[in-house]
Amino acid sequence: MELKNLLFSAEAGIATITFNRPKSLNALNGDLLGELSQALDAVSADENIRVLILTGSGEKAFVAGADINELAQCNALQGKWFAAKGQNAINKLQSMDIPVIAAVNGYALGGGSEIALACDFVYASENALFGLPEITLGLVPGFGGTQRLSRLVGINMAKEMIFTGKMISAQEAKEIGLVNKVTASADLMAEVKKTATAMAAKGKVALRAAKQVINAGVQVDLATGCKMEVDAFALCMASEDAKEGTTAFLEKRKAVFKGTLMG
Ligand code: CO8
Repeated sequence: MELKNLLFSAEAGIATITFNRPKSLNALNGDLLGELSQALDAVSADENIRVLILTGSGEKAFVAGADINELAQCNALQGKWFAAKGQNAINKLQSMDIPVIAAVNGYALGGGSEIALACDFVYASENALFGLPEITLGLVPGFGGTQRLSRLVGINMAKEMIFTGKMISAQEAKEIGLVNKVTASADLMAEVKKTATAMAAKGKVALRAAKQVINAGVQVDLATGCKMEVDAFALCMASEDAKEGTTAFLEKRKAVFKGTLMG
């Protein structure tokens, strides 16, 4: 995997993808979106990776949006291609089986906020700023922001952010449910890794089932969602992890999960 616009590392079951165009505040160009898609495929193919973290290079930005230099050159068809490429990568991100945390370490604007919205949850440094400023460019969000933001924080809050294009602080983002935790800048990655490590130690089958059923369940009525939960529960019961988890509790020891289904 040759990466020019991203950094990739993996250690102790935790992979980190770092957006790495600091001179452009990690803006998303077409090449970066292609590499993101490739890197996500590589993470999905690696059974040893149990949690993924996304963050940005440098101290100023997570991602300051789509690359406006590229956007400015696009006609309608090229714009459609660019949006489709971005949505392909971002949909892939949202459908990852493993938990994904966005570690937002500065500006998360436009496509940057939209990437964070497709992660399972967001931790942010206190200097982080979130916004969907596309309206200021005569555009609307094109990487799912109109849909995911309103589902997460409510329609009225999403409309205010999208209609004004204003930026909100990490603390305001936490108050509206966009961010789970705000940390000092120097502590962000340590806090994210602490949570990632806690999740990586859990059973992979149960984590995957929980993620799938939560994501699918919010799209349907409560009764259907609860039926899906019963199936997810049954799937977990068929796993070695459930046997190990319950046995370890009874034997008063720490469970060691393998993530395999019983043969
Ligand atoms: N694209 C390209 N370059 C960028 C971007 C960007 N989005 N953001 C910053 N840069 C570049 C600047 O041009 C500058 O480059 P240079 O040093 O060569 O002049 C460098 O990064 C540093 O930026 P600034 O000097 O502007 O730094 P400031 O601290 O003064 O300001 C801001 C930081 C507030 C983040 C400012 O740079 C800014 O407003 N950036 C643009 C933010 C924005 O509008 N983002 C939304 C883009 S649109 C989008 O994301 C749509 C997604 C869906 C697309 C659908 C497909 C069609």
